[in-house]
Amino acid sequence: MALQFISAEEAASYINHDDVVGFSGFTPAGAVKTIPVAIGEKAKLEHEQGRPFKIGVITGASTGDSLDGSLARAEAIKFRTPYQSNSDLRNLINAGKADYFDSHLSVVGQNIRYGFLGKINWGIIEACDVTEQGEIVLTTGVGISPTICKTADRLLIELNSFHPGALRGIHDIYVPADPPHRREIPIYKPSDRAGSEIIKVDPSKIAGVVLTHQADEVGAFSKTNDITETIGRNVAEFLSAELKAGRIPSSFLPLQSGVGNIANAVMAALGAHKGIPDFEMYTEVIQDSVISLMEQGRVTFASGCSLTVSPEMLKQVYDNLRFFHDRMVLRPQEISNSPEIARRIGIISINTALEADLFGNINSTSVMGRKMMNGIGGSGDFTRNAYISIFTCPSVAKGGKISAFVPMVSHTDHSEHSVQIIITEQGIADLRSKSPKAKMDAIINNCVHPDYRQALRDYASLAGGDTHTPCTLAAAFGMHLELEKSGDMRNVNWADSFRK
Ligand code: 0RQ
Repeated sequence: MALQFISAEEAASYINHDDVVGFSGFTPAGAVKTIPVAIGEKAKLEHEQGRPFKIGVITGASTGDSLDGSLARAEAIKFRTPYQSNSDLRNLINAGKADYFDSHLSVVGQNIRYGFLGKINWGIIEACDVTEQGEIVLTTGVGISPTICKTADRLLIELNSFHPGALRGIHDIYVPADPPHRREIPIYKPSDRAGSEIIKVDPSKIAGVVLTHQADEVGAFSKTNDITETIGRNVAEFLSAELKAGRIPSSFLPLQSGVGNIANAVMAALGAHKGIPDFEMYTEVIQDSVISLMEQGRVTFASGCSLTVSPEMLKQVYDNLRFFHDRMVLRPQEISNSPEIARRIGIISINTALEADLFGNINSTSVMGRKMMNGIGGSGDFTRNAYISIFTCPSVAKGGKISAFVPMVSHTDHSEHSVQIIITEQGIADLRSKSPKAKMDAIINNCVHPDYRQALRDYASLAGGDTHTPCTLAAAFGMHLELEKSGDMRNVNWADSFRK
């Protein structure tokens, strides 16, 4: 069946108010770029003429500005799930103008297939190749595209010539059968393959193909600084000591590392540390630092869901694609983040916290318990199932006015039962096999910024006594309330909250 080549505007004309659209992309990698801009323009015109136009937006994770930014600025989003990180979209969500529900990334695909997200009217997918037989080769992000292609009524393809057709073979497309027919996912080490190089669809489902030539909208990382470098070194020291103590096998274990500047600094520090052997990654986002470590031979294989690298780094990869074909695989997020596989292969997970409490509960998503930052992403998929789960963060934020450590987190993403190690630039708190009181001591002595140690020690002793978990409800949010009152948690004074 001949493919219909159409313009982005024509593609957008097919999308109607109230449609639910599944988009390709996991981070800006592999996200569609021209059709969503055209949908945003259509929405603005509809609004100008007094007609409603909002769509449900389901993606793999965050996307590029052309997708989340364009649709947010046009106020064209009815609901959005899962992870997002675009500032215009974040503002829309926090202003209550777009419904947002957060979700572990590993379950998005299966939730769609189970019918939990309703009917998917359209799938809009970026490809580096598509054939008349309905064979689709994805680009730099796999995300939920295989499930979208399977479940959406119709498909629109953005054929992006920026990405070479020679990417074919880097993907491993495997969609598990759904219960009661599911079997184990046959992946026993990061380099195993279980599926196909392509997505195959009924070609009659493809309503049109839009040609484009655009790079992924991946932003540059800020340079590492003293704080992130120290956190990175602390992580490397910790893992090297675990290896020496025999608590990590001598061949080492696959690493999962989150996104962002801290994650980049951690990877660089692990690569530089003599006590860490060459290692593999079983992660979701393959960032610039991983590519450099692969070139140096420090990372011997990387399994991920997306290749989220700067345009310069992507060029480096494409110039040397044969080398990376042998050392990298991109999988659906259901597989890259699979709890079953994480537990089986024994990953070491490293993710970032916004705030932590004195018992190790972690908030990664919600500022002051009410403003959405990005979402939980894959951090829960990995943390809960890791061989060793690590959280990193600077000990303070906003020039010291906010302590990352508070008596009780204002929102919980990862509970103390899943969090084993917390690392800041101050040091390392090992929470394994510790009671709540012992966890409190480990965190205050090793991770908390010196400006806040006394205040948190005072809280601990006032709230302690004959109890299992030192906590006084009237004071548990005292530092948050102080931030609202004076703009600086350092001014906290427990006297009022503890007055009998
Ligand atoms: O804001 O730059 O305006 O000052 O939060 O903080 O320290 O730069 O760290 O960029 O790594 O982001 C948790 C959001 C951290 C991220 C989070 C402010 C701080 C700064 C960012 P400014 P940093 P990062 C796999 C893993 C969840 C998903 C995940 C994230 C900004 O890592 O989204 O782990 N994680 N995925 O100043 C108010 C506090 C604060 C605070 C920091 N307590 N209160 N603001 N900030 N602490 C990847 C995927 O799933 C795709």
